[in-house]
Amino acid sequence: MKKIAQKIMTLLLVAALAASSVAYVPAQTASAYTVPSNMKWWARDKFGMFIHFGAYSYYGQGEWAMNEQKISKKKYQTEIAAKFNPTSFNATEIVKYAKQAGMKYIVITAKHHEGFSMWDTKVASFKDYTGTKTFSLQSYTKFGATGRDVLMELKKACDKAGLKFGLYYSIVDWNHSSQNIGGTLSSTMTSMDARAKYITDMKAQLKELVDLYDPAVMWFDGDWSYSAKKPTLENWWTKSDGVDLYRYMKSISPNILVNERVCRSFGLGDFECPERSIPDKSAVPKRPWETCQSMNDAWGYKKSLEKSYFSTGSIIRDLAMVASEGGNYLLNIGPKGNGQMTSGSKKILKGVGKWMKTNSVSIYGVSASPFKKDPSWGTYTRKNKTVYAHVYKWPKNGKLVMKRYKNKKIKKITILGKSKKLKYTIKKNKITVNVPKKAPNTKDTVIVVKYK
Ligand code: FHN
Repeated sequence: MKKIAQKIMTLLLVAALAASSVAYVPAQTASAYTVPSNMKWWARDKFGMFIHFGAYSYYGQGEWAMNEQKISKKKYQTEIAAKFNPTSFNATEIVKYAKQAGMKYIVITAKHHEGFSMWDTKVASFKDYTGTKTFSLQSYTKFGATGRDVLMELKKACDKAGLKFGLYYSIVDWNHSSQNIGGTLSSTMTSMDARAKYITDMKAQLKELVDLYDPAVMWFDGDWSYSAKKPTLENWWTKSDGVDLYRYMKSISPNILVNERVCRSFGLGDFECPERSIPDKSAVPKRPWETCQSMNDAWGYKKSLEKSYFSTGSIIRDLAMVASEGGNYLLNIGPKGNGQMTSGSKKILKGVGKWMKTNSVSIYGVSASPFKKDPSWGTYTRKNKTVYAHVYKWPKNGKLVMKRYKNKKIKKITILGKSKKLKYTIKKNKITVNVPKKAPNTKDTVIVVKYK
């Protein structure tokens, strides 16, 4: 994946540069942005779960295996997808872990680049390589005999637990008859007529997904076969296709939130989605945005990475850093082929949940840090007249120096979760707080400064 992904990223950069003089002109407002009314829940909730789950989960070598290993459509379909049998998929358990971790919405892959539909699609062209069997969980695997619908199970579990339900959909489709896998952009169109028909059928699938599951979010991806001019077989996706796709989604579900990857880098969609990165404070998007990140270097389940998860502390600090810049955080799990959550992901979700139990008020519904630069020890979030100092590096001398918010008078300073008032001194726009010798939470201790 690395080579193709690098080429894709380069081309996206070129597209972004080409687009920089085009559509999206950053709002001429301050760094904060106004949140559209239909995004209020999203901007408030801040923290969601991403789930990469598909036939690739059975193979256990990541969601790009078909492309990386140049597996033919026939081999991938008959030897991998056909054997995918997620009988242990437990939506209630996944939602329980998500909710306990403090997550407020879930986005699961309905169809990833492999083109395997995770629902009982009736759109005729999404067939297997023989053109006879529908390439879906229901029709192409023995799991279909269970009569189960994993997307509906997750949707219902989310509804019951009060979490929003969203879907991921890949525009690129390595198994669809319109495309041949390969090329620098991972798939090439077989003809311009096939391209047109594929777009029509993609819209029909999206209509199915909206009608069946009423997702609050449609998270597009695989929009990188970009052409700045007319589409070609290699560069078969254009900005106007992206505009059209966004408008189509809004026409079939007016309140659905759609990410920018209908055709990225043009300011399209309702929110930007930096991947595995947190924008520098000097370059924060001037519209709603969400960083997506996984718990290790894999999105879809990779057996080889089951011992190499990121630390819970680094994930908590990323969550706080994203919130300090006014963004959302979409943290991924990659369930195993049988549908089970990995023990590594459960451990991290429990650890994040333990921190959120005390500190979630410093994340949900906060505004970005009121200060342009982060201190050396961490970052800030703010809610009205309360500033939360997220301290990653605890001062050795028991003195935490922080900035004063708008030279306001201070009501009290405490450690979040504790009532004891901390002593402090003020000198101009600096506050020096006397803190305990040891950090109450080595991952991120939150100091609360309540202003009058
Ligand atoms: O190619 C995909 C990848 O498999 C994964 O889905 C990530 C998650 O956002 N998006 C693309 C890589 O940028």
